[in-house]
Amino acid sequence: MKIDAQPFAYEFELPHAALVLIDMQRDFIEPGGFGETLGNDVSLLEAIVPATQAVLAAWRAAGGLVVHTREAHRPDLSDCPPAKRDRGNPSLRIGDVGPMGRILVAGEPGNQIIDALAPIDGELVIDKPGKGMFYATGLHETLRSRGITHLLFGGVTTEVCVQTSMREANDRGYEGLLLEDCTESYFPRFKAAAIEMIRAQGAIVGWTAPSAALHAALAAG
Ligand code: C5J
Repeated sequence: MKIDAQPFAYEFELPHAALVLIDMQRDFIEPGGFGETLGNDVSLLEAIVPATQAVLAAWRAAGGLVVHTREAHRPDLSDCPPAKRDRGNPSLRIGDVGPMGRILVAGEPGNQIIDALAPIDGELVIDKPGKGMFYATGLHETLRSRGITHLLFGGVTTEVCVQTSMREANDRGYEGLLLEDCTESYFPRFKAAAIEMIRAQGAIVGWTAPSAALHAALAAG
């Protein structure tokens, strides 16, 4: 399949590709969650849900592998470095009890993927303690064992966990593409800059394309 992408066409074979949705969890996206307690306007992130839902449905219909990640720590926070917990001056820290349970702790209501994008049987759900999806997750081995070479990304936030995961993927030899309207930042100018950085210098990190280009490629077969 060939996607009309920037800086040039992105080619992949569906059996060797995965759709990766980064951290589409309630705490970042829904009003009243952790993202909002940090002072962010979560409506920006909510706005990508319909396009992401449409991509997920099309990808599932085509039979492609789906990977969902959640930024999640163990309940005892043994995988949360104090530097991460103490950073900044938030009203709520990782592990504190917030409006949707303990912040960024696995199993808590706020840590679940939003209903509109809920994983189904056969999809991978990866709890990651870091920004990047490969750090301390074993995901590289899982993807390699399945013959996955190409990763199509959506999720939040563009310049933090999405970009970090794309860079980690790049260093591990994957060909990555970011779906521009299926990712968002609390800071629109950071999203725009991240997209530019990813595809600069001949796709130094990867490719970018609107989801319409993926739909067109899937329809063409
Ligand atoms: C952040 C993320 N922004 N998923 N997490 O802390 O990008």
